Amino acid sequence: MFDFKLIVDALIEGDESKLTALVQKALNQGVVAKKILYDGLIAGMDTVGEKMENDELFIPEVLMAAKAMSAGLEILKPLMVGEDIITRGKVVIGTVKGDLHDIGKNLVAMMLESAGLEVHNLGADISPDQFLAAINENKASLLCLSALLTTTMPMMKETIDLVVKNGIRDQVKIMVGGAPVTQDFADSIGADGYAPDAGSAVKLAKALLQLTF
Ligand code: B1M
Repeated sequence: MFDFKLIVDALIEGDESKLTALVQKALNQGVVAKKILYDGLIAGMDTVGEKMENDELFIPEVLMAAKAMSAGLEILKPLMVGEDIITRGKVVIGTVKGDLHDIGKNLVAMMLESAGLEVHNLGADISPDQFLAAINENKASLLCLSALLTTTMPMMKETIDLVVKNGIRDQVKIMVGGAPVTQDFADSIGADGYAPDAGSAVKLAKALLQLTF
């Protein structure tokens, strides 16, 4: 039985090499990637968040934890993304302007990819103009906006407003998510949907794109 607390602790310590070695060790012991993700990496990052809130961890330490988590995700990604992906829809995803949080958004991108969607991950701190250009360039049918700060949530509305202004709103479904985002907020800014986590984001994306398989 693998002890996930070891991964949680390595993440809190921001020890990238220890964390990646533990992820590999868990895999070698036959633990499935999804369990390592949820019981190890996400559980660890939840604790980091609590410690940040209580002033027990500060930005440099949180950055190291985030870097370690990304390295862990890189190991798990090929195991979670199906090898023979059938393209079932084109997605543009990014974190809105002013917001540098990208771990959750990357997780959503990874899960959408593993569900067979063609994902164009623009990164973090993406302006409404950049989102608009990417939708047009890739002929995307789904736009995914992520925000982790209450102060950057209004940027979601600005992005949707720009899509409307450019007359392409009926060509692209829009979903939003991120810790401070709610269904009420999504409704109030004219998004087509809101998902609280990466798993439900996949379900919602499929529903919005009317994918039946
Ligand atoms: Co920041 N940070 N941070 N941070 N950070 C939070 C978000 C915060 C809640 C911490 C706290 O105070 N408890 C707080 C926000 C408060 C608020 O506005 N409500 C906060 C703050 C205040 C800040 C700064 C302002 C701190 C400062 O400078 N004083 C600053 C802002 C910088 C900026 O963005 N301009 C800042 C900076 C940072 C770091 C750079 C150090 C780092 C980010 C590194 C990186 O992402 N590359 C960081 C981190 C790591 C966090 C916490 C600890 C962890 C976030 C995370 O990665 N979670 C976070 C505390 C917390 O969330 N508990 C915190 C793990 C991830 C898997 O979950 O991102 O929620 P999450 O994603 C989930 C769902 O939300 C959902 O699915 C994901 C997977 O299930 N989801 C979607 C996300 N996007 C979705 C899109 C969808 C659907 C679902 O559809 C499109």
